[in-house]
Amino acid sequence: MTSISFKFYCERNCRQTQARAGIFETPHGKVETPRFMPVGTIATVKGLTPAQLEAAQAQMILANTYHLHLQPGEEIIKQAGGLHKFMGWKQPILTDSGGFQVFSLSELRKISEEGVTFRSPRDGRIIDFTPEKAIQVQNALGADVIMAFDECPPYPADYDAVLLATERTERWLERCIQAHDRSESQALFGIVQGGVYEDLRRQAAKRLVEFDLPGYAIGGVSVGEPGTLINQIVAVTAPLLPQEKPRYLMGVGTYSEMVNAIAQGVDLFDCVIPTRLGRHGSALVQGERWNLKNARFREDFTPLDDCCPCYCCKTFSRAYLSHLIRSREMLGYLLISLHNVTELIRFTERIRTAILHDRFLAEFGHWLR
Ligand code: PRF
Ligand code: ZN
Repeated sequence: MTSISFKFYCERNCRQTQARAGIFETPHGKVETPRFMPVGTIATVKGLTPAQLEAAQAQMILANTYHLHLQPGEEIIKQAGGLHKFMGWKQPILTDSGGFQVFSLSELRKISEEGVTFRSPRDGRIIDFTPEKAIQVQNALGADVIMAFDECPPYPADYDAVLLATERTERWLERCIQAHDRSESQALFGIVQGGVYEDLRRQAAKRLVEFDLPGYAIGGVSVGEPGTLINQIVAVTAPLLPQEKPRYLMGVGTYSEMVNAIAQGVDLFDCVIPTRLGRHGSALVQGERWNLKNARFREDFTPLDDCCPCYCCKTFSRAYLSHLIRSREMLGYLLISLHNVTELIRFTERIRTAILHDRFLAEFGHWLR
């Protein structure tokens, strides 16, 4: 299953925790882990050019099968020469399967063993999504990593509902593997579901691992449950996934949850937080969220974060950013998005450096819950 195009190895294992500094090699280059991946839902990390993403040290970015299938459609992207060429990003890309987005974004959805039927929010068209379809679309898009089609139950959900979704996700994985015909150039990751139920998580992890996939994701977390519960689920699930494969925690990108997951051996993260906050004029600084509209920034001529190497922090003052946001100028939102993305990638890079120097617990232990 694992092809020569993909390799994952650990450069250093933490002595006190499960944290590791690794390298994931893909056909479009390497990803140094642990690492935060910015989200480019519709083939754009909102407001940022590929050159800016590169400067922010982004290595792998995300895109979404569900959104790209609806617009512009995978045929156009295939004609363009694939997602990398279409969007001008030369480094690794991961596409999410659409499972999660179908459930959270579309109306009139009907789930059956076959797949999901829903009404397109774009034009009202009825669309069928199945494991086979999700893989076909992802094969056409051509990302380096593609995700299995899964069912992510909401929170809270009772045990029987989660059991059904979790076992269905396992059966869908078999169909995804059957449908995948580009395993040389695209690594298919399986997704562990199981909600907040530890026995379901254990069972799902155990069964997924038997498929010997090139990587594994923990799904179904950060869907509204409290942070401590997220940490607990990750602590139960991550150690059951193979040491020698990359582990990806889907949709998580807060400082504390990332540090806790890294301590359990998770390598990859994604989250819309940095760009979403940016579009609302909120910056991630010193572990806090600052709204630049706040009066205290009006006459503050210092940089947003004087430790940050990003173009925004190197060039502009809080007072200027506050002025832009108060005036609803687009440059303000773009600059803050650039800073926020840089900040989260840099946070995971600092963790990586700490692991490499045996300083993970010393420097980041205070985040652990
Ligand atoms: N499944 C998929 N994508 C996801 C999730 C999931 O469970 C989550 C859960 N936080 C985010 N993105 N396919
Ligand atoms: Zn910055």
